[in-house]
Formats: sequence, C-alpha cells, structure tokens
Amino acid sequence: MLWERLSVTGLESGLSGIGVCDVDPFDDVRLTLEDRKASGLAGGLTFTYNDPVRSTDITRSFPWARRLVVAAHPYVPDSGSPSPPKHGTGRVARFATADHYVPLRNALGRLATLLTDEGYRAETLVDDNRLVDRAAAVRAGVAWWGKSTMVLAPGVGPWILLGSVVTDAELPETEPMVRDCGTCDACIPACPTGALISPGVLDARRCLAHLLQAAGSIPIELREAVGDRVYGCDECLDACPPGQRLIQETGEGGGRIDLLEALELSDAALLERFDHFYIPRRRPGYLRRNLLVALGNSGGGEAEVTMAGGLLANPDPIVRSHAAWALGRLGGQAARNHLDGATRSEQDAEVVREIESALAQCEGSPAEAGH
Ligand code: B12
Ligand code: SF4
Ligand code: SF4
Repeated sequence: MLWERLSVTGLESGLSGIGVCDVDPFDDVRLTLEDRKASGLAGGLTFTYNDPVRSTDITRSFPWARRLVVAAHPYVPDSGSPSPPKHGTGRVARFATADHYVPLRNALGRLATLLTDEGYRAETLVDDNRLVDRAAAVRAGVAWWGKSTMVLAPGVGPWILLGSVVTDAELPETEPMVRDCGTCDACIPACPTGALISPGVLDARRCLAHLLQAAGSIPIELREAVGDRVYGCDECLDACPPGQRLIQETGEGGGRIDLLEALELSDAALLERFDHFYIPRRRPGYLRRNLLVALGNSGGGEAEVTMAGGLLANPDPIVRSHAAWALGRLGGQAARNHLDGATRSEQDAEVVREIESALAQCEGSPAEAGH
C-alpha cells in the first residue's frame, strides 16, 4: 500500500516520525494567533502571524489538498552541542549550527516523488508560512504539545524539525498521540527571561529566540540575559526531560562563534558565512547587533573594547547603538574614551541616548571605581 511505502521511505531517509492528517482548518490555532496579535504577546512576529486565516487553512493555498503527510527530522545529535562558555565566543542554538533543514527537505522530496509517481499531486512545505507545522504534527500523531509550546516526540523530545507534503491522495489518517507533559513544568522556570508566561503561552516580546532574529533594537533590559547567544535559544529545550538522553549522547562542537573574527567580516562575508540564518531584510547590522551584545557580555578585554569602539563609526545606527551598549557593559577608561569621542559626532537621537546610558554605566562599572 502507498502509505506503507511512504512510511518506510520516510524512516529510511532518517525521519524519526511520519504521520497523516486531514486538511480541516486549524481553527483553534487561528484563534490563538489572532488573540496573541491582539494582546501584544506576538511581539510583532510575522511568519504565520501575517495571515492567520491562510496559515491555518492549507486549502486556501492548495485548493486540491486532501491530506498532509507530516514528518519530523531529528537534528540532534548531528547538530552537536555548543562547548562550555569560552571567553570571546558566542553561541548558536543547535537547530542553526548548520542548515539542518536540508535532510528534512530531501526526505520530503522523496515522499513527494513517491506520490507524484503514483499520479497524485504533491508539494513540500518546510517552515512555510502557509502551514502551522506544530499543529499538523500533533493532529497527525507525530508529536504532542509541550508546555514550552514545542511539540515533543518519543525518544527525541523537542529536538525535531517539522515539514509536510500536501497531497490530493486520500491516505489513511494516523491517530494523534495520547500524551502530555503530566506534572513536569521544567521549561517554565528554565527560561532566562520569563517568556513562558504560563503553560503553552509564549510572550514573544521576551523570547530571546525571537529577539535575536527580529528587526530593531534588542530591548536594553533584556541584553544581559542574551548572555553569549548570537542566534536562537535552547534553554527551554535543554530543560525538557524527554530530550535529555539525546543531549547526553551529543558531543560538543559546531555551536561556537569567535566574536571578534565575525565582527571583522565584511557585509558580504558575514551574510555568506551565516547564510542559513533568518536575518530581517538580510541586513548585516542585525547580526552585528547580536554579536555586539554577546561581546558586551563577554567580560571583555582590550581587543573587545577596540572592536566595539571602532563600530561606533559604522554606517548602521543599530550597530552604533549596540556598540555603545557593549562599551558601557565592558567598562573602563578606554571604553569611556570611545564613547566620549562619539558624543561629539553622533547625530542619530537614538544612538545619542544609548551613548549617554553607556557612559552612565561606565561611571558605575568596577573598572571606573576610584577615578
Ligand atoms: C513563529 C515561529 C517562532 C516564533 C514564535 C514561537 C511560538 N511559540 O509560536 C519564535 C521566533 C519565538 C520561534 C522560536 C523557536 N522556534 Co520557531 N517557528 C515559528 C513558526 C514560523 C510559526 C509558529 C506558530 O505559528 N506559532 C503559533 C502559535 C499560536 O503557536 P504556539 O505558541 O505553539 O501555540 C500553541 C500552544 O500554545 C498550544 N497550547 C495552548 N495552550 C496550551 C496549554 C498547554 C498546557 C499546552 C501543552 C499547549 C498549549 O496551542 C497553541 C495553538 O493553538 C514555526 C514554523 C511553522 N510554519 O509552523 C517555527 C517552529 C515552531 N519553530 C521551531 C523551532 C525549532 C524553534 C526554536 C526551538 C529555535 C531555537 N532554538 O531558537 C525556538 C523555540 C521557542 C519556543 N519555545 O517556541 C520548530 C519547532 C519544532 C518543534 N519541535 O516544536 C518549527 C515548527 C519550525 C520547523 N518547521 O521545524 N519560532
Ligand atoms: S527560546 Fe529561550 S527565551 Fe524563548 S521561551 Fe525558550 S527559553 Fe525562553
Ligand atoms: S520541560 Fe516538561 S513541561 Fe516543558 S515541554 Fe518538556 S516535558 Fe513538557
């Protein structure tokens, strides 16, 4: 039977789970998306939030759709785990240590070919704004909802990426899992910013994974909590018991960036090195912003101060603001000299405010005591 062949091919292609669900609209998710937009919890998120009606009803995009074949790709342990914090380095969440969506795309491609070879229509969707992937995975019995808002699967916990094939083949539907988190709530206190405000509810305005890939400034009151993170955040996943065994089996490697080396790259080289990151409008300043916050949190040294000082002259005001913040956080006379110099030439009102606040922070920093 076609479903058995799809299932075998999916598992042979490295998927950890595969299931089938109908294409009825995900009305509960549409209401949640609309509520979170209205209440502000969405924090300016785009993606599926842009058009909740479309993203929760696949037949709006594919009127011929009859089923979703939903797949989970386990990207850990391939991703490696970041080595322990090391001076001068930043951290990348496991899902982004490389483009871990590639094997998922390949597996879905094979499934789509099986369907089209049988004369059916089939389109692959990976992290696509036309589908709410987690809701599809839950309905197809590939995973269950966790209180972290992640969906979890047996043996791999939250460490899966999701994708689907939309088809007109009327495949048999698979049963949803009868599982939940039970009494566990480990992810909620593990979040460094309190972004999980209650089970299953994320305040994106406080979520570091969101802020590090959003446009604009990183809110000043959350920059220390960014720590050494440059892209993504794994804290609520690391805390999750169903994923523990996999993490323990995962060796270190792949998740560290030399901050000074990355800040020295040209625009083109920076975008090329991190071409699999989502960066709003591919504006390199947003990545430099993240690198500067991690640099400020790094504890510093002469080279770090010189780098941040030099970036006070960057043409992008987002970079200048975060360079000022990094200098304030690094502290010391040299940092202060850079900031003083910039006050004489800076024209952008927001950057001026950041410089003033950084100077005030320098006054209070231990390196300044006694001056
Ligand atoms: C927008 C988005 C984000 C946003 C918002 C995340 C969010 N929670 O909505 C930001 C940028 C913060 C983000 C971060 C991450 N993301 Co993201 N993201 C998406 C995207 C594009 C859309 C998600 C969406 O529509 N959310 C809509 C809201 C309404 O969903 P929700 O918050 O999950 O709400 C449901 C639950 O709250 C549940 N619920 C409600 N009440 C309750 C109560 C209880 C008790 C429970 C258990 C559940 C529950 O029902 C709601 C739906 O009705 C999808 C890709 C896609 N096209 O689907 C990837 C996706 C969700 N992201 C993914 C990943 C890997 C991540 C990160 C782990 C990356 C990282 N390491 O930094 C983090 C995890 C942060 C987190 N805790 O969610 C994977 C998730 C895989 C998985 N195993 O779940 C996806 C599916 C991408 C993919 N194709 O693999 N992401
Ligand atoms: S990704 Fe990080 S900041 Fe966002 S909810 Fe999870 S632990 Fe909190
Ligand atoms: S940490 Fe516990 S409560 Fe949170 S998602 Fe994992 S199992 Fe569920």
